[in-house]
Amino acid sequence: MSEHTAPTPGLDAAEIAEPGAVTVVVPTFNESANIRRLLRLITESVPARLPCEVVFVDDSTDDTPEVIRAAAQDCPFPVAVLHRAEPVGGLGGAVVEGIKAATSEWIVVMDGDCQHPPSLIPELVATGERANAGLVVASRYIEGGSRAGLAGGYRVTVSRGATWLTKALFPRRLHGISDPMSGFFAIRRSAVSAEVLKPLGYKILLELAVRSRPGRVAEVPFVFQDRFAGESKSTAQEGFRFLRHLAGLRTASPVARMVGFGLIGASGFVPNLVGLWALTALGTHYVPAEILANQLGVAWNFLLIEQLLFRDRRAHRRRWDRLGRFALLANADLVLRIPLIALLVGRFGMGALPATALALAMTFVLRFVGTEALVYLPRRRGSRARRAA
Ligand SMILES: Nc1nc2c(ncn2[C@@H]2O[C@H](COP(=O)(O)OP(=O)(O)O)[C@@H](O)[C@H]2O)c(=O)[nH]1
Ligand SMILES: [Mg+2]
Repeated sequence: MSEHTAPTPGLDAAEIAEPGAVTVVVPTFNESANIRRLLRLITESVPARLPCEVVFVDDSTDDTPEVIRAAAQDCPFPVAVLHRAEPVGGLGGAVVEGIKAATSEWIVVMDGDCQHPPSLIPELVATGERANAGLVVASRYIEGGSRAGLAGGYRVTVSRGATWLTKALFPRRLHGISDPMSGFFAIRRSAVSAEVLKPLGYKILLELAVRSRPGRVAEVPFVFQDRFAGESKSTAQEGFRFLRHLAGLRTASPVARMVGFGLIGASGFVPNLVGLWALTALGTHYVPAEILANQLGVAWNFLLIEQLLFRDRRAHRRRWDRLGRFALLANADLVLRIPLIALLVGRFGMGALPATALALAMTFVLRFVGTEALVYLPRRRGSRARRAA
């Protein structure tokens, strides 16, 4: 293969001691009309001195795998298709599988619809080598980049909002990354730690940047192109998945989880008060109304913590078991609080207000610890160790 690309301005090949080889990972879902063009562009972009292989991780229901195999015949580099019968983890899961299958020093992840220009592959790797970076992000939001290909004001607004929210939630971890939503990036294989490879993350760059510490980060501007053919698989459902992903990443530490638990608990006052209002308006005596309305708050809290805080810790207990335990803890909290306040006032001579505040804080911590330990405690370590042995 000859050298097709002119060297990038300001980028001296001699500066790169020994350009690492690159595995290009492309997740595909029904992209048959884009494959030939994509492989042709990669062939034109990657110079001979940069050893390259392409791994498609495919969840298609159309003939994409056959199209890839046929088109691969004309490629000067190895092309592999990992077709997954069961698309575990969707797009994020596909990228993780590709990363695991990659053997080169550098891994470039890019979409299969030609929205990410393959001409940038050598520059991403060269920038990483030069900057001694573990991660190089192709960014739409630095000078020289643009999001021209984001179809419509709605998509632009959603993308901008998601970027802002993500940066606000992870100011330190995403320092130096202007485009954490980018699906186009290069990562050094040694910078990917195995524990990070959870097939849950939908936005895999975010997952990598937050969970693993890829070391130094560099960015290269890119113009987000129009999709060449076919249609986007982005849906509102993916949007919700993204929000759950954010919540999961943000509450990975116990302290952050406790804060989330408190915020969710506070939000439970709304259904509680609405229920109380409705029941008393219907003529229910206020005592049973209080008790019933409180259950509404409990149900609300349960739904939210299941979705946002303990999503990946639900598997070892049935839903009704979890709900029962959670409701028991929440109601025990109420029953405990009054005698606790009485104790603090009567025995320790505290004022009613500080005693109430302290009792609230104590029962809150107890409820959080109880919920972690009694409802969502992960499987015993022993069983995993036994399996590994
Ligand atoms: N393997 C796999 N690839 C997917 C899946 N969903 C989307 N993709 C691919 O991910 C890339 C980005 O998806 P796309 O629909 O273009 O999203 P958009 O650019 O945000 O509109 C494309 O190459 C898709 O074919 C999936 O469930 N599995
Ligand atoms: Mg796309």
